[in-house]
Amino acid sequence: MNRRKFLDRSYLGLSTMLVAPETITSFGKTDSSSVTKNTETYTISTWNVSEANIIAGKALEGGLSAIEAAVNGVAYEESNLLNTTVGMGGAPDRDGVVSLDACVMNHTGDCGSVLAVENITHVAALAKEVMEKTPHVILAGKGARQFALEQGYKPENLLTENSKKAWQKWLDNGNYKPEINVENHDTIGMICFDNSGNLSGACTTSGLAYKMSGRVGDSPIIGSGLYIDNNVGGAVATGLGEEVIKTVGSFLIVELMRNGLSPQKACEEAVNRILEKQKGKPNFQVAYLSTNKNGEVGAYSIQKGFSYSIYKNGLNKNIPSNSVYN
Ligand code: SD4
Repeated sequence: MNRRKFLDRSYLGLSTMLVAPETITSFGKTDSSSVTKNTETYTISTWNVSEANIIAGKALEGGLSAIEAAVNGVAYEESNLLNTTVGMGGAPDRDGVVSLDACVMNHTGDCGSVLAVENITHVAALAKEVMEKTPHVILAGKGARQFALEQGYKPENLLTENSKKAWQKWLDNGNYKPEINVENHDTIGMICFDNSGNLSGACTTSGLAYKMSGRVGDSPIIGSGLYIDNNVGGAVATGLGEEVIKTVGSFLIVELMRNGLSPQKACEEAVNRILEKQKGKPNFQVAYLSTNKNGEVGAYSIQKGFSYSIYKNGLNKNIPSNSVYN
């Protein structure tokens, strides 16, 4: 598919996305009959996560809010044992323990986040509970796990036989050099646009394979792995979290869009911010995905191999992203 055409406003059917200005009747009341309600819901996600994206997309079509749809969508990948970067089946740390990170952000700017949680599969839903049921934004480690159990989450063994075998094989080498390349990551960052015209997002991961115990990346950090401003747009990140955190990547993208950049240009600028500090071609991957309130979508990565999923009008597509290096 022609990428330019895909990113074109008309492809996304945006003419119907604009809410017509309300007209004021002579009695001083609002005539809501002339308001065209936006029904063009859509979902975007990092990587080729068609099932998760479709679940969220269909939920939006069914009238679910963006935040509910995002949490429901990413839950699929959290249960997907074949995804070794998210939820159950995720790669463990170097001690063989799986610990998960996630965050959510909604259209009002509220957010919730859980860091380094053990034994709980659906950490994005847990992050939403932190947002809704506590006066806090972040719960970490033991406290997050304890909160999950109090909320009725079932403790589970997240280390599958396959992940255990791969970790044991890694131990043979014992070399602590966690690397992100195009083959070993699939963190899901998802942004949903609902039929009330609201954006929300979720990001969930098991982090770097064989990380140090306690290491937390960008994914649960609001502004780094995910940021939403309902007046502007939203962004999500995947790849080497340390580099995303140093440049507060998702927040940066939203601010660049606020200042007039398209989602595509904003993602490119955020990738460039990382590269400015590198000497030559880096050996890590960082990729961004963003959307604005007009429904335009942009994506960009350092290395080739990144793609994103979009569900709209009953159709799910996986789109390869452009990258700095090919
Ligand atoms: C992290 N950003 O923990 C995550 C890793 C990732 O797909 O994106 N993996 O740094």
